[in-house]
Amino acid sequence: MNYLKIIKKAKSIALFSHSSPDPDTVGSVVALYNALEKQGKIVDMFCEDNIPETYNFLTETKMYNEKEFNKDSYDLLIAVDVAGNNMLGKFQEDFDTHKNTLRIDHHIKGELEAKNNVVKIYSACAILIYETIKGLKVKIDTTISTPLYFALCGDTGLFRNNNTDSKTFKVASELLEFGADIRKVYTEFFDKKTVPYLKLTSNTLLNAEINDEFGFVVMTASAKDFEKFGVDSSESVGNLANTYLNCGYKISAVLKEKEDGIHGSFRSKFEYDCSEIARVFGGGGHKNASGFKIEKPLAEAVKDVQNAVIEYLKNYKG
Ligand SMILES: [Mn+2]
Repeated sequence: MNYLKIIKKAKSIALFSHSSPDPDTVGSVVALYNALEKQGKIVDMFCEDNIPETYNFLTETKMYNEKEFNKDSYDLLIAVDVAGNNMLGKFQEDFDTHKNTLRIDHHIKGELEAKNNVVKIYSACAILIYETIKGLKVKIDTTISTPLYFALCGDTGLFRNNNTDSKTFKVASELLEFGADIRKVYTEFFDKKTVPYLKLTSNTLLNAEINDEFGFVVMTASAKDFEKFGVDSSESVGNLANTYLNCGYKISAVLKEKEDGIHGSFRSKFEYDCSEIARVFGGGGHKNASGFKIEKPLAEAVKDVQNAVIEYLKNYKG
């Protein structure tokens, strides 16, 4: 059966975002939630992790996990932007055993198997959700176009990542025609900073260890730094690595000290594949943006990362 028919037939639907939620999974779910509500369906949203407060400009995000999840009260479960089998967390088992499940996703290598799967290689899952909502013949207003625009911005790095294609701009343009509040998306999310965060990140940039011989940079944000500047350790600092790439360095890393270990983020210039270095530490990701975890004291982790980057650059053949 066509997946749109499956959605049309269902009266009560649970929507799922992936764990460690990002703008694409949240914006896509919120847009679909608003579209299905307009069609008179009973809809609830769930996520293994709480949606960070920074997403509160989308007021619907407060409605995630409002109800105790009971799989028998839904005709249909939909996983949105969920590629991995472990990304539904505590809901995984119920999802796997429910009679009517649907995965709407844009990751080709995804391993999650729903009863029905709709996977298209788009820059963001938001594009597939946009097509789904149009297919359901829902009138698109700002409560749908704004979260979709937000999702599109997230997965394309504000229309700058390698995945940004003409279709991305075409959909963005259409979302604008449907009233997407793009100013809100920028000012209340992507550009928004707090003074403590600004001070923490300035400190991290200032104390960067720069290696001019090989052309890379390693930065740290210690647990003490987070405490000193009054920033919650759940705040992400990985994108700071881009700053030194803009100064001409090849590879840049930020190491963040958390209770369970050192969380690292790499960014690299186009020709360098930082996911290869992340894999040395059991991590991975994309060619120019990757992550890893090291369970060692911060100073030792810095040395290990510096050595791994030097090793990579020494062997780099271009
Ligand atoms: Mn996505």
